[in-house]
Amino acid sequence: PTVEYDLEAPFEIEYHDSIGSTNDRARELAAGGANDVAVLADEQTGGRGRLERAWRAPSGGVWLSVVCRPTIPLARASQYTLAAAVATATAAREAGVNAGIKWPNDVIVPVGDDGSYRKLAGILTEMEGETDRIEWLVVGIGVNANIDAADLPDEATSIAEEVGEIDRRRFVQRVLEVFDTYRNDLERVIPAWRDLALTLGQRVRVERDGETLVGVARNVTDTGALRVELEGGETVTITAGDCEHLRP
Ligand code: BT5
Repeated sequence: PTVEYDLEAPFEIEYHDSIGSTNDRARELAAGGANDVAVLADEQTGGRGRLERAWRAPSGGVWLSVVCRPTIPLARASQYTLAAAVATATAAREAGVNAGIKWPNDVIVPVGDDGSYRKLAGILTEMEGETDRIEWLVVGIGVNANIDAADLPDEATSIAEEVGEIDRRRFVQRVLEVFDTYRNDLERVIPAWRDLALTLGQRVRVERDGETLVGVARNVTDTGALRVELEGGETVTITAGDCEHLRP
């Protein structure tokens, strides 16, 4: 079920009214050799988050998974994930939503100015290949678009909730166009991410080697790792995991 989109970006879109998970379908396509294909669904019945968490994906959302085959080492794959967060936050801001990025790649809307927020979108990247060269990447982008807050988890929000319903076709077009721009110019990803980041300067709680650390997020390295200044004054580098914004 290929649908025609008026895309400047070179993606073909396979659309489903309902599917288990667009990432699962995209992985199938990737394993079969696909490149620059995006799977889009109105509803997912088995949406997945990171670390085996469930992702609520009712009808009205933008559930999108992009298959790419970049010739990059595994270590640079996180830049694709950050590029997807930049693209999603940019498209949401263009739609009038006061969106920003929480490290590493949640798109959130601040509530007040004490560091509280609601989650608007999440990214799940999956890949296959060798350390020195990726075979394929599936970048899954889940955006609560035209969904009632009542149909979402408590700490979530939607575009409809923030600014009213949007034209999802135009939104998807912008996400893919901006994503395409940055994946072709990876040097610009981190600077763009920094401009949209709401985590820098925040008091945060992060996990490292099973240990919980609290400090102030100071910077993001060139590979996307978070630099946190701990309460004792030491600065640590966090390469993966979750990050909670705390009240100051
Ligand atoms: C993510 O995981 O944020 C990645 C979500 C990726 C979803 C997309 S949709 C298209 C593609 N196909 C898929 O099957 N997945 C991708 P994580 O950081 O682990 O956050 C998951 C947590 O967010 C859950 O444990 C809930 O607390 C919360 N959550 C679940 N559904 C949500 C929603 N719709 N909006 C906001 N938060 C949600």
